[in-house]
Amino acid sequence: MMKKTLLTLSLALVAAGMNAQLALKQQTLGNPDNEPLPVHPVPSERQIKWNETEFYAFFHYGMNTFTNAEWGNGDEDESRYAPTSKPNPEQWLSAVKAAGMKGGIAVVKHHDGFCLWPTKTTEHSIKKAGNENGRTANIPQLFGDAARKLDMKYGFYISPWDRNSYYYGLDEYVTDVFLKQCAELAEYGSDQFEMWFDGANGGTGYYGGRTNNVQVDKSIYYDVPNLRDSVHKVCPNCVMWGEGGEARWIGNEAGYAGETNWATIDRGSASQAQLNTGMENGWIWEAGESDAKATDKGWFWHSGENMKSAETLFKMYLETVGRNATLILNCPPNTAGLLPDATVNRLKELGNMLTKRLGTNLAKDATVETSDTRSAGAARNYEPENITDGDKDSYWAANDGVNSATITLSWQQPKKVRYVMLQEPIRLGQRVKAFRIETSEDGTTWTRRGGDIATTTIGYKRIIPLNGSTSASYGNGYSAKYVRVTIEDSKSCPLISNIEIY
Ligand code: FUL
Repeated sequence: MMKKTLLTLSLALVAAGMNAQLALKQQTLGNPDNEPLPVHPVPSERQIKWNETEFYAFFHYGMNTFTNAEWGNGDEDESRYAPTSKPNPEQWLSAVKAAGMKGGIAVVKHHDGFCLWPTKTTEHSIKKAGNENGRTANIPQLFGDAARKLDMKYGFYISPWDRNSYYYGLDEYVTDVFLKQCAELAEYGSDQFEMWFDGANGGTGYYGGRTNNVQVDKSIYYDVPNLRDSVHKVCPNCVMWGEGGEARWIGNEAGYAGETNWATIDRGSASQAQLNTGMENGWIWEAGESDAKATDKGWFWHSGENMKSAETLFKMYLETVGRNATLILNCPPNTAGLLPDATVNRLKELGNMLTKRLGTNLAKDATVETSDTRSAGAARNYEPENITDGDKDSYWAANDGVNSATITLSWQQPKKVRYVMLQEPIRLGQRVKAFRIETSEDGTTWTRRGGDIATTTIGYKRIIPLNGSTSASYGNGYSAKYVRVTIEDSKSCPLISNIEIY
């Protein structure tokens, strides 16, 4: 009997304890702002900042610029690196800024292993360059300084594959060469936004004279977790691209992402086609970056090369930035360490084209109405106006359980409309699965726009050319007093942070 009372008493105490715990939990997990639950996986703050960089340059410059190669063997004599004037990264970055780019990545070690800074890890560097211009131009230093001066983002490409190093393929290469080189580069600025780790790997080469075929298992060899932690300690906002696992290759070097493009994917098992579109139910957040050439020859500068036309580059922009990917556009400096005049001029032309076509946001003055609006919380509301207020942290949301909704923008007077840009607040995950865009002159008769373009995903940014073509010329646009976006399906209640209309 006694035993039974004790048991009942202790059970009651356990229950009371649990209630207290429950009450405590509810308090901590309360949602006073009525914020929608995230749809996982979600990006890190670092990945969000990286995504906001959108359009930036690639500068392939180094030993290959002087040997007319794309993949050097690693046995090139250092003296062959001899710029005819002092390399000028400030000129490179100013030129791409005029094209609307927000930053750049400089290649400071390609597969041939020649380092464009006086590294302690090898003698194969600018320390032994063929002239004073080469020896005194510490590229990461100059590049970081120029970027800060011009208020641009910056980062470095450092090839994990190194055909000069005798140690490549052995543990010593990773611990004493590669990781140390990355650590040296991190010291050139804690404000770096991306380090680029290319996947090219192995094959015959020089390897300090070994010249054999060295293959490594990329998934473990470069000690990526250690690399990531070490760099992030110094550069907290630096995304490790490619082998680093925080942003993914888009699956081609031609400058296009899938019309459907999820930032989520299964790492390691994705095919090239899946890299292009992401995977709707992917396990990790690894948004796509599209690397493409602005010139018609290689990644490195080659005599006689030409810039692609502004129209071609504009199309690339629409098919990458406009499809939830970032665009890293390669503009190679020449043997004088400068971007040629033709490059500078074409970049200006592209910048003007982007401003003319996507620079005047008509949605700013529109009235916005939605078919559903989430109830406001204590310190946050989800009103339709959040879509056009220019604040990237405010957003419109539907109520829980509502996975489709309409957003209608209207003006008193008809406007000529050509492009619609949409953004989801990706901090809460990528959600929209299908939408459509219609225009109307009277609010009664609606015409679907966007041609055959798949209006499926949105993500960080989506731009829909209303005439259905990313390549057709600008056109006359459509006269409209109303633009209606219908979210047809979403993984959970849809959220939109921004809509712009041009
Ligand atoms: C490739 C490299 O092998 C090319 O040389 C170039 O650097 C390009 C951006 O990535 O995989």
